[in-house]
Amino acid sequence: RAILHVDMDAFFASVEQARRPELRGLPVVVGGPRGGRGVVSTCSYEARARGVRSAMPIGQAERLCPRGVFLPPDFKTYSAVHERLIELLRGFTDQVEVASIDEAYLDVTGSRRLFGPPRTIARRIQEQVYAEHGLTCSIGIGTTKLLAKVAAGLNKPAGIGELGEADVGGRLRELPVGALHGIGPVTEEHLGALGITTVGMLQDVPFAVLAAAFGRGAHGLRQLALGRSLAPVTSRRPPPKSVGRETTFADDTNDVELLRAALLGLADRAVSDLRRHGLAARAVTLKIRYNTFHTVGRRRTLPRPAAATPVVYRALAELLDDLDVGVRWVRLVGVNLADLT
Ligand code: TTP
Ligand code: MG
Repeated sequence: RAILHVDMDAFFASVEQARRPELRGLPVVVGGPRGGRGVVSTCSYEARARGVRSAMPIGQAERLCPRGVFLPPDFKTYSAVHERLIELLRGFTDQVEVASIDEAYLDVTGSRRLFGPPRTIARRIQEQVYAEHGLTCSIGIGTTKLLAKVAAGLNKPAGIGELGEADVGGRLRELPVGALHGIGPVTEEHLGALGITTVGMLQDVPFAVLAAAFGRGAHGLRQLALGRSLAPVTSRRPPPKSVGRETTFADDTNDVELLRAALLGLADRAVSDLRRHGLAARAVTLKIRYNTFHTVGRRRTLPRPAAATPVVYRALAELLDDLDVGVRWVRLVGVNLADLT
């Protein structure tokens, strides 16, 4: 398997710098508010050079970095960028697992014939992310998610790195146990008390010692140290909140029969999307764009959720009858189904 782990660099701070280029190169701290009791969400690498870190009280960050640019978080913007980044990644494989607001795993095993070896894919992702968003990311390549994630962490910021099976007995051994995703600060301290600080030590310690200290968790820890998380990349996408279809006519029309026929086709395709997701809709919206580009939407709530074309079409046809479509010329019709269950 070829798995990529993509992690954005200083994500929130980089989004701020990308939309306000005058902030590039400056220590930017997102969090706050300044003088308040909040904490740092993240900060640019320039601020990290002065010791500022995520989750640090804002007052401490101000003392370390008095000239920092302190900004309140704008989650709406970050999550919009996140959505677009995930779409970009889905251009390389449909196996995309969203791991957090700024991280994803990609199984590119099946993408190599189309896009080339994993390193080439990683480079193309970095180029495209930078071209479209002005942001950098770090990408790890591995045969498991675990190795890919460690490799990304070792190559921050803006790098590409690879860890394979051969590195499990090599480079991986030198790393602190905390570098393994799944070993948090508590486990790290617990291991430290046993004198186990590196991945190599965790590989070598007699199993009985681990079992005595961690019971049934011992096996999982050993597997982590051996890079053997076999968890697949799971690309379960959240179910859609609405489905829609629309069409623009080659020539504007005021022919009501033609509009009805178009709506029937759109309803049928939207409803088959619904059924593919195992969903039914209660809200049916008709969209009409006139040749003047004036656009109207008319919505109807069905008495009960439906996933049948005739039911949806009937609602659309009634909504259509209430508009002056026989008189005015129409450029586009659309169907949207929402309130899904
Ligand atoms: P991270 O990927 O952990 O951090 P980062 O992207 O800012 O920096 P790095 O280059 O080291 O990857 O987290 C992603 C975003 O999640 C981060 O930009 C802000 C948010 N976040 C918090 O709000 N609080 C936190 O404690 C952490 C760790 C992250
Ligand atoms: Mg990040």
